[in-house]
Amino acid sequence: LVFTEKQEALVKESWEILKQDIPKYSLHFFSQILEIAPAAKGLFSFLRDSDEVPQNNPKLKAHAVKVFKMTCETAIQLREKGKVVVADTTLQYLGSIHRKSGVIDPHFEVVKEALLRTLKEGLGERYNEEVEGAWSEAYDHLAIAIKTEMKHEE
Ligand code: HEM
Ligand code: ISQ
Repeated sequence: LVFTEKQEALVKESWEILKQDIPKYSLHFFSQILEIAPAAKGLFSFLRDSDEVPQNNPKLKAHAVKVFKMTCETAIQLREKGKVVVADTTLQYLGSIHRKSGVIDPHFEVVKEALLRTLKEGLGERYNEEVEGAWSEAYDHLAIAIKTEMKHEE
C-alpha cells in the first residue's frame, strides 16, 4: 500500500482550511466524540467536573489541534518514508497518557469517526471519498503506533 503525493496534498490542504477556525473545529471534533460515545466524557480531566463541553477550554483546543497536526505529520511520513516515525519519546508519552486515562482500543474508531465528521463539516463541498481515504489511512497508522505503545507498557 502506498501513500501518494496526491493524498499527502489532500491532507495538507484540508488541514490548512480547518486551521482557519481552531476554536470552532476543535469544539466540533470534541462534541462529535461525545455524541458517538457519551461515556468517553469521563476520560477527559478537563471535562469531568463540567456539565457541558467547555466552549473555550485551552487544553481541549490544544489537544484537538495536536491530533489533527499529528495525523497530518503522519501523512507526510507515509508518503516520504512509507512508514510512521513518531519520535520514540512522544509515542511513549502518548501511550502512557492514554493508557492511564483509561482509553481502550475501540475508542480509536470513535475518535476517527469524529475526526472525519469534523473534516466533512469544515470542508463542505470539498469533502469527498478521496479526502476521507487519505485522512483515514494516515490516522489508522498513527492509531496503530499509539495502541502498540499502550500494549508495551502493560
Ligand atoms: C490526551 C493525541 C486518541 C483520549 C491526548 C493528548 C494528545 C492526544 C496530543 C495530549 C497529551 C498531553 O499533552 O497531555 C491523540 C492522538 C490520537 C488519540 C494523536 C489518535 C491517533 C485518543 C482516543 C481517546 C483519547 C482514541 C479516547 C477517547 C485522550 C484523553 C487524554 C488524551 C482522555 C487526556 C486528556 C486530559 O485529561 O488531559 N491525546 N489521542 N485519545 N487523549 Fe488522545
Ligand atoms: C485527545 N485525544 C484525542 C482526541 C481529542 C480531541 C479533543 C481534545 C483532546 C483529544
